[in-house]
Amino acid sequence: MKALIIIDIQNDFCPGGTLAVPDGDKVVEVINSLCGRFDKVIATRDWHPQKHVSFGSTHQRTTGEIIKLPSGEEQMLWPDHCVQGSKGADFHKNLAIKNFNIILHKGMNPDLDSYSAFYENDGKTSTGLTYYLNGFKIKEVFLCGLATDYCVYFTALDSLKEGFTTNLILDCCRAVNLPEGSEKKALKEMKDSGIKILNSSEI
Ligand code: VGL
Ligand code: ZN
Repeated sequence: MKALIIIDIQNDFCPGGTLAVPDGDKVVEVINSLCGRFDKVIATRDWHPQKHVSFGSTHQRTTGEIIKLPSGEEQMLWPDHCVQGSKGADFHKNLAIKNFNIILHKGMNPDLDSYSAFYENDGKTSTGLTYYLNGFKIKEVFLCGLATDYCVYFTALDSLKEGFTTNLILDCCRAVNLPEGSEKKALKEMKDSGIKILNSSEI
């Protein structure tokens, strides 16, 4: 059984949004056309409370700065984005949500970020996604969405760690590239760890 996992196709990550990923909206139509080929389709939403720990404004700091959290983990700071219930947190208007079996919200803990759809950034607080996939005997996952170098990247590595054969649909992803070169680095690390990188035409 195969699942498609669609990461964070939300207004704030699309052109005009507060954390816009260049050409973030260009992946929508292709992703819509792929959904029918999978046994399960999971979509995630970045879903932060106001004053979230990942917002620069929460710490009177600016985007791109890295701070150390009380837990000792490093946190990259972002503009306010994907605030629960806001327009920016909505899915892109053309994304066909009728195809989604479940919508998984992540990043809801005010004090802890969650890039991965499997685990929060402490690396141990589960979102429950592994249980869902195992419950339906999913063995292979295909990942797409935003952003290649953050949420897609961390989801891909955790997917592999959880034992799923993991594919990344490259033409259905876009990167923030902050800092410069982070897309390249993420792609190399994914490839080196055994994630298959392919294009939608190969599915
Ligand atoms: C993301 C930065 C902050 C992502 C989410 O979806 O890749 N990036 N929050
Ligand atoms: Zn976020």
